[in-house]
Amino acid sequence: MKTFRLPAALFVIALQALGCGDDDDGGTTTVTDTGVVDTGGGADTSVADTGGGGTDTGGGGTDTGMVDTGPPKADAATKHTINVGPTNMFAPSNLTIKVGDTIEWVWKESGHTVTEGTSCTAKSGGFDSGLQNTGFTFSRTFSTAGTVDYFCIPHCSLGMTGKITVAP
Ligand SMILES: [Cu+2]
Repeated sequence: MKTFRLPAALFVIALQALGCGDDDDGGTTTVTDTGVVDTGGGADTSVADTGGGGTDTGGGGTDTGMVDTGPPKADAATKHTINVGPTNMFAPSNLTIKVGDTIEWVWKESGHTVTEGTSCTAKSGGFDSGLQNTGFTFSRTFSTAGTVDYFCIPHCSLGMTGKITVAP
């Protein structure tokens, strides 16, 4: 076979004519430009506000707790107990209460009365339980400040008397 040989200078000129040789500079610059890839924009989509709405649902529930079950009574009435007997005496024989309080006498012995009055004399219009026996109870609420004396009719002469002080 016969080999076709071309002088080196001629070969270079031929390449230049084809536009392939010295124009390499222009080609490389365009490659570096394409390297600037802005794929970072996608990170913005990760800002998700799904958590905020959930906490609001808790607020409504606490409102139902505002239940006014009634203002506290300033002067809550107290019930006091006085024993009638035994041994022909009231116990306690002296008791201080407040206006609006109630006293309940409880018979611990038979044959006694709770009678309002002083010096073994019943007060006109005053309270009087009548003669009662063990187990009987007699209640009275005191709505006026002051002192109230009472006694047992059969045993007043024996000293079976009592006093109530009603404080305002
Ligand atoms: Cu008595």
